[in-house]
Amino acid sequence: MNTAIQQALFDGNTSQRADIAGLSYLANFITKEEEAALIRTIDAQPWLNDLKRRVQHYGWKYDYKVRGISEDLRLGELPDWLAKYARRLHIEGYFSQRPDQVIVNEYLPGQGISPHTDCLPCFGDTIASLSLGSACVMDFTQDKQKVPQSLEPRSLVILSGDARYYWKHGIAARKTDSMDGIKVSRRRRLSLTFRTILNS
Ligand SMILES: O=C(O)CCC(=O)C(=O)O
Repeated sequence: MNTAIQQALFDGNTSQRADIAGLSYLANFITKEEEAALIRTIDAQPWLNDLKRRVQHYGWKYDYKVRGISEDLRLGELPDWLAKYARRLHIEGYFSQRPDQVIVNEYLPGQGISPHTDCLPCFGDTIASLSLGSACVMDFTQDKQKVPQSLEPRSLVILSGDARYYWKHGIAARKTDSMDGIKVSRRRRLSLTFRTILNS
């Protein structure tokens, strides 16, 4: 099966869902047109190269070395193209406060993110990640348990409660994923992770 067909199969159709308290998954949270516009806008912004993958930070810069945020890392209001989604997440009740920080991650095939829990003293009780461009599998781990959750392009995954605080989430650095038993090649994936800064 070619990559386009494989990816199309998972554009909103996968049943590989992690059954974890506090984890929600919304397929097709945005339209294909919104996805294309977001990718164009992101690609017109400067990238930071301090990690293995490229990132962009908005609202507040997260310091990966100290694993924290401080007042001097305030960058300003979210730009309009992100504020629109931050407002939507709040208005639709996914966040009790409007998110004020976003990190854009770029994953080329073969790149991932190590299992982690988002900084507890920095960020509020809800974290949401919008996927653009490619499907991938996010693994949720706790002790010896590993539970896969497929993330399709245009989907939103929301972590709160146990999923936010008691499970780690990560994406293995590999070029293909197994989804519902089918091998799916990764393409370039962008994710936009929305958070609220505590004590801001
Ligand atoms: O790429 C994603 O969907 C998740 C990103 C993430 O976990 C993070 O930035 O901490």
